[in-house]
Amino acid sequence: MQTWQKETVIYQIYPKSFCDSNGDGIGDIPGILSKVPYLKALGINAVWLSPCYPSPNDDNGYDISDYRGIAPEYGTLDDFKTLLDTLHQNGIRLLLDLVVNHTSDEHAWFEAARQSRDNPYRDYYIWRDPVDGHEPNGWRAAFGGSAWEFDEKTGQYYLHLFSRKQPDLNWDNPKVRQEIADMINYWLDMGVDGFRCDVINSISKDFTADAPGMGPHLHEYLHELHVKALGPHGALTVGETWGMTPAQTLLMTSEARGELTMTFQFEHLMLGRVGWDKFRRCDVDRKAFVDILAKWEYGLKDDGYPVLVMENHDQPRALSRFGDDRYPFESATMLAALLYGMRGVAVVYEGQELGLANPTFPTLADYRDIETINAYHEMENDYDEQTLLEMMNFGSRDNSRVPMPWDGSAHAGFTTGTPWIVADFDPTKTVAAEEADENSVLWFYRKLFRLRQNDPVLLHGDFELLQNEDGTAVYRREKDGDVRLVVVRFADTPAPLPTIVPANTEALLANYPNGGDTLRPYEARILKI
Ligand code: TEU
Ligand code: CA
Repeated sequence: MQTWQKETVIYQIYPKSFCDSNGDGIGDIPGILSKVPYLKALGINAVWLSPCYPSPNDDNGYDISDYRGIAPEYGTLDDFKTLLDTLHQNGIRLLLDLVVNHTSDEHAWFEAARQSRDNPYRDYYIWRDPVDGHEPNGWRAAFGGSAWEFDEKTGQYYLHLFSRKQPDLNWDNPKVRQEIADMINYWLDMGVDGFRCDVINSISKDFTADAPGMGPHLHEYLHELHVKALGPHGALTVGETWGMTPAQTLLMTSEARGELTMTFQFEHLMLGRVGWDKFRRCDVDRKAFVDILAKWEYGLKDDGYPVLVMENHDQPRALSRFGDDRYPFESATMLAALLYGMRGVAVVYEGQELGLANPTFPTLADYRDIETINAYHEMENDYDEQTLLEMMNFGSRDNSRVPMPWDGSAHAGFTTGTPWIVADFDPTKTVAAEEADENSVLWFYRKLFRLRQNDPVLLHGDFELLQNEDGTAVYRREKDGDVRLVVVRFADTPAPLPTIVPANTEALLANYPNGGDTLRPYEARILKI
């Protein structure tokens, strides 16, 4: 792994919701371009752009109809190239979203494939005959219903792990793999620096399994992409992989294997909800939150590399899940210090740096997300409307997809028109308000990223968890004898500073003024010994 890759702080932009330049209510590339100075001031050095390719938007761009274009609502390919150049001039790399488990059903390949059983593109997708007049197996789609959709015209089912408008590509077909490698080279040749790889551990299927999982050819196919496209360009790749262990992660990211650079781990994001059910809330086990992060630090100590993440466009806001409404500043900054004080690539999602909480969606009609709307209807008969709305407000992906709040004007300065998704916002938590207040969450993030980027110990030092009990966690970073301690109070009560923290420390960053022997609610200190 190259050094720059280890020192990356990635800012995720959801283009539809970031900044609208022309008043049509949809964020766009010229809008992003106008915010490059904001990104630079934040201290990030890479942007990951969620899909900005042409798409019918059944799943907000994760259903791609043309892998080599830019969605007209986002701008032109020239706008994209201008953004790429401008980011590069500002020392910011650009990662695209690589969504290659599936395409849109409106992609030319699928439109051809569904014409006839002997169409040359038929084998680009996964088709099966009915079994006793039914679906070929019991696999369920992530957005509800069967993962198989019957195609009347040709009398077969096609597989879709997500919506029926997202048919899965057949990676067992070498032509598909070549098309994807060529497409990756097209973007890398243009100057793109790498990719976030959507549900990448699903590309190979195991048809003998009860549920779709990792298939037998995953590693072979990733290695092939590495050899044909990613490796020669030195691209940075971050795989989106749910439910993996550190050992499985190493099989995809070990330097020697030549597959991906690293993968997200989301194990801590399973806390505070009931298992895989994202709409059912339960208490957050705060000790486990820290233990899980530490487990991954240790698991990827010698090979692979940790990715530090707590929000994205599929997750409710971290403050609402793991923080405390009564201490919004303290708990948001504590979570940031706890996570980004660790060893790994930092990933931050738009608005996280403002300490945003989930907005309120008063009715079902306020939601746009296919997963939320489908889940609501699937549970409609089991709960009353109030309960359903509370569940959606808690777990919906739309919680993080509302417009980025730039200032206190109408629609938070996101658009001069009517936004595609409307949400209430807190006028004290906008970019303008927080820029004006040095004690804001935004300024804490700025200082934290700057500190990290200039401190070899925080960037590259070894990690050791020293204490994690009774709501206080302490971990140590060490490089060539230089030591930093990160001390956090993950509780709404004060507690004595642990005795393992020496007296002669210097606070490099803290979320309360004046240290002292008592940790206050959600206090965080990054200390130099
Ligand atoms: O998400 C895949 C994924 O596993 C989930 O996090 C997803 O949000 C869903 O809730 C599963 O129940 C990726 C993208 O991040 C997501 O936005 C897409 O909808 C999905 O793939 C399909 O491309
Ligand atoms: Ca627009």
